[in-house]
Amino acid sequence: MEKSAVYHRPSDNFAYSINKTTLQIRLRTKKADVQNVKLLFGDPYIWENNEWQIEEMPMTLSGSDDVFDYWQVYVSPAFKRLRYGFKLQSDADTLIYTEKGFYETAPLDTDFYFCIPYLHQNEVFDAPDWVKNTVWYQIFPERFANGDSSLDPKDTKPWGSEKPAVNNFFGGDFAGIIQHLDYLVDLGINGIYFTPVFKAYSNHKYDTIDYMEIDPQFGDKETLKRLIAECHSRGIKVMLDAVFNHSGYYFPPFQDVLEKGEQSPYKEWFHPHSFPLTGGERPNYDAFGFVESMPKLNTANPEVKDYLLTVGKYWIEEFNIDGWRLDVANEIDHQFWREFRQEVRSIKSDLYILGEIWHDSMAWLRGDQFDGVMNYPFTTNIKNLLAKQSITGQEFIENMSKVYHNYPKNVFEVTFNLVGSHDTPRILTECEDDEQRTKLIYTILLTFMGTPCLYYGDEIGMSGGADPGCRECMKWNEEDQNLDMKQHIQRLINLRTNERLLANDGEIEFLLPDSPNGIFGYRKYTEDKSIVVLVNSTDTEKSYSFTEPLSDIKDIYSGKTYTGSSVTLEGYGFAILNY
Ligand code: ARE
Repeated sequence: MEKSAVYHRPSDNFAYSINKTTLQIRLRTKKADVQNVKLLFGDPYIWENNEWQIEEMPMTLSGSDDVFDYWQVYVSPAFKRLRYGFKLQSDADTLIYTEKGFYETAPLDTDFYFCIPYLHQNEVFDAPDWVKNTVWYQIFPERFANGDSSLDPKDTKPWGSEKPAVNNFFGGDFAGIIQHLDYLVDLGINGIYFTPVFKAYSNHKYDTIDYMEIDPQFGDKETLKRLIAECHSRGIKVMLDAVFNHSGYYFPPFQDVLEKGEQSPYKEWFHPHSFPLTGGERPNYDAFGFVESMPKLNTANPEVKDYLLTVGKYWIEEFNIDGWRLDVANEIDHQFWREFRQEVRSIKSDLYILGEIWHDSMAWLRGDQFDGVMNYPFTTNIKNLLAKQSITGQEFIENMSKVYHNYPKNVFEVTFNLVGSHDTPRILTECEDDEQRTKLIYTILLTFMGTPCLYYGDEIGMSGGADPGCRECMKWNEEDQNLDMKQHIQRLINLRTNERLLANDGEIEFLLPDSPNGIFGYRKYTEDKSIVVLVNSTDTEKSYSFTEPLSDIKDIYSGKTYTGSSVTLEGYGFAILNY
């Protein structure tokens, strides 16, 4: 057995409470090395005749990446305490693995074992339940619809009359969004994520001037209230964007520091290196990147903290929003987010807190800060397979297993899965305008675990390169819309909404043929039901063989029925089997 590959620690994705009574325990071993793993466990205080009472439970091989296997098990300790270790069996040997190392026989003293001292009820990760069944739609308000031309900023261009640029405006607003809410209901989504709506300078509004005001080009507070009420009456949740890492250049406290330098009472609100402040290529103050118009806020300063926490609470209390998406979340200190969670959750206990982090985010997902993160590692893996075509189906499954095992199950269920956003080229463009591959990407997005999000316009086949190219005006004329793409997405959303196994109700198992040929899948299952999603990632016909014969197994997408023991899919074909 390759001992050096065996890994566990009693926290995070390796040991996590998935609810108030149950822990998910995972172990990592070298790929294809260990045949069988059992959890050895017991309550540290239960002894009989001077012997610690230890039980055994088999663990499941829950996935493999390129170099490791992952094993998992759920355990519900009767008295909320657990000591545990692992019994690993390989061809060569059987070993016991504990916190203190490897042994040939199970040590008798609890002292050796991994320890979960107590499953504290108030520390259990408690993302809102509704998120698991949400399909999000992301709106970039300047570009969705112009419903009230009286609000148009100076030099507003006619809708869609030119390509999006860093500084042009087309007059998108709340009234336009309200007019098209039924379009979104028809699409089937039930959550909207709005990029920033507060008063700001640019067309993207990430350079806030006033966190307590709506940008006048979008409407006013009354229009936002109406928009939220109209969403809620249609069963749609509303998430706004909180840009707390930095303010905009024209934020009055920053203007004060620019003007008064060291004498400004606001100088501690930012991170100046010297005075007077100067911008340019390398500002003499911390900023988002080196963007002079986005000075970094000092979120450790109690005044700034109070101010931003007030902002965070205000839009929930007065406007009843359902979620906050936190911009550049990983560049703000953890302590700020801990307080943020306590404050906003005290007002709305099922508010969804979503961090924008592109990397491994476990440190924010321990239950004390965020509920989810924008799952860009998921995005990259799908894009590499079907857009860039730089990996094989086998590598896709290996990477996805790695991404999946990076978080505990209940965390993964509410990660925000996306295949494009206002920060990335549109997915159709990434696929070199290949509709079939783009459709297949949506099949995966909308049948995978997590909470999927569509970027406005992608559903009707809009294209566009990197920011600002991906921010074109929504195309409302049906002649300009790819209705075939829309129907595909609509159908998938409908299936996901009606068949909760396609969302987050069960477990997931990854499927790869013994001799990988580009076809792969995943099985989503509960004790009494399972659904298999099969995907052919190549352009030629491929078959997948099941170990047991299929009898009258229906593809719930196409209605086709399969018998025999293998399923043949055309190039870039897929099947969603009620297995
Ligand atoms: C503007 C121009 C761009 C130009 C840029 C550079 O539009 O064409 O390249 O300036 O100066 C907002 C606007 C952008 C604007 C930007 C700066 O939406 O249009 O760009 O402000 O003025 C990293 C961060 C992540 C961040 C992305 C963009 O970690 O937080 O970069 N995303 C948020 C928002 C953005 C927003 C801002 C932050 C600023 O979602 O829309 O930009 O408020 C790797 C890295 C990631 C990196 C990612 C993307 O994977 O690991 O850390 O994300 O690439 O670059």
